Amino acid sequence: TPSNQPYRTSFHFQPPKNWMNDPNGPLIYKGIYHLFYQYNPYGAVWGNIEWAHSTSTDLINWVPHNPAIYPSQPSDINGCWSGSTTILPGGKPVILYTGINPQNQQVQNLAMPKNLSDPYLLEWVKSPQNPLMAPTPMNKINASSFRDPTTGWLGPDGRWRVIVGSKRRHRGMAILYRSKDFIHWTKAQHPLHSAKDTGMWECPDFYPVSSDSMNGVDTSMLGSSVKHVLKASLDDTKHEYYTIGTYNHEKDIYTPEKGSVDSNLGLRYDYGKFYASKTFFDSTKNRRVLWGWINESTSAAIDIMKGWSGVQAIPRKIWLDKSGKQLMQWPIAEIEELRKNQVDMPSTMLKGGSVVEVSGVTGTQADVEIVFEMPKLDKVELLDPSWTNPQLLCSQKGASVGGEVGPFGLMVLASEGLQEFTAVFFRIFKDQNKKFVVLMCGDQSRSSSQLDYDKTTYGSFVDVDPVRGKLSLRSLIDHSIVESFGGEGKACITARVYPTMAINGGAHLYTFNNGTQSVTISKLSAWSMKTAQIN
Ligand code: DQQ
Repeated sequence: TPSNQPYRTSFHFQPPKNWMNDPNGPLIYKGIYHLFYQYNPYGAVWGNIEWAHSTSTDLINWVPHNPAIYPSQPSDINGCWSGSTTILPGGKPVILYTGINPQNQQVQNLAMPKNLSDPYLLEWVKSPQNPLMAPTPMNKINASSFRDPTTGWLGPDGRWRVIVGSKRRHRGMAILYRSKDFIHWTKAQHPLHSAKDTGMWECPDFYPVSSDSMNGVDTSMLGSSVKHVLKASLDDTKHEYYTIGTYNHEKDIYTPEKGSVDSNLGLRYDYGKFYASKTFFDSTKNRRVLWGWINESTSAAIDIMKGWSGVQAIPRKIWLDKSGKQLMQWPIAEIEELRKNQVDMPSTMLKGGSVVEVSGVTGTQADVEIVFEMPKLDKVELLDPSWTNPQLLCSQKGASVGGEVGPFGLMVLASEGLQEFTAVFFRIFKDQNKKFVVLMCGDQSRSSSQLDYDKTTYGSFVDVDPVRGKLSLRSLIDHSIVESFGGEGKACITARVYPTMAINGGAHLYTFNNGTQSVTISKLSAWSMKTAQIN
């Protein structure tokens, strides 16, 4: 990265310049991965939206192409917004996307590859029947809240289904459509699912997960070996949440399981910055892969000055946890190809109050994996029953607030004298029933000594049992991004930070323990990361 652009990433996907938001229609076709994304070709702020297009053979290195779809017909003349791809029988991919028509209504359109023998799918032809779904006075669809069609799934009755995000007053919903040919669509009487007080559901995603394996399954898979996941991106709070549930394909109704919270307080893919995400089934590696957009924390004025805005998170493999109660996520294995100069730390006891540098890694672009062990759990802070909001708890008990077991973890993108650092750490509590509760935090409050931007602290509880001894943390550090995975992928926190000293050669990596109790680092490996070939 050029020294006048210290925040550009080295292995996270981004275009050379301008605005990027949602990942669109990821897929694999003839061995080539495709990523489309919401893009403004004319500037670093949102607007003039088209589907930009890049391809890859490994999901890490990317080649840019001409935009796949851009405003060109009445049904999308004011913008080509988010959507998905579906692979039709015979292996034929199609795009369903939201177009903005001359009346600024949101309608759904279809585009097909011009040449199926081109693995790069460079040219797309829009259906002459567009729009295929539109708000009418009859169907009572809100014309400004009708967008982001999902990947289709094929029912045993031979009909395709897709959902489209919407709301009715303040009830968020997934409107269901069915079609025999993917061209003529009929709106179902009932939404697939809805939830009160959640507002507009952007970018819904609906897919099955295997209940007994880490493998992904095709989006049309049904049966007793799968559960279903429904994700919504809530426009009101710019947070995503998901539930795990069952899909009754005869009634076309999805029901979240008991305990799977159906609101903004529910489970999240990521407790930091991560939005408008989308999964696809990677049939060559039998996995489901998740893409998500990470926006900036700076103001539009700063984005315009640096000439770009937005990055994509590292694609994550996603599967159902053994408990069946939540999803697990892990950076796709291919990212490990970028690792170089491995540094291993011998088993180390981190006494209360200690800071230990991990030297020999490039602080601005690194991958770190740590396993902590907590030898003593007899002196643990009590969790007040009113402390139910992990994010609030993390913001009250930041990295510098000493505890008993924790805070311990990493300080990344840290300047030499620790004037600047981003902390990712754990803190262990005991509740009224003497059950241990593990808190994971992302504390950005000290991430930059000069720039003023959103430094909100993030937090999540991690459903792991510390009595079992081990607590793992992995962080991917990439100039202005810190993507962290706690408890082997049970909780993820992504942060956007803009240090002014911890840039270029000035960025360091430390482990720390700010509790009274010692913890042991039983394993620590860190790598500098090579720069990927991105666009
Ligand atoms: N971004 C798109 C919309 C979507 C929103 C427009 C989510 O289709 O609802 O760029 O970030």
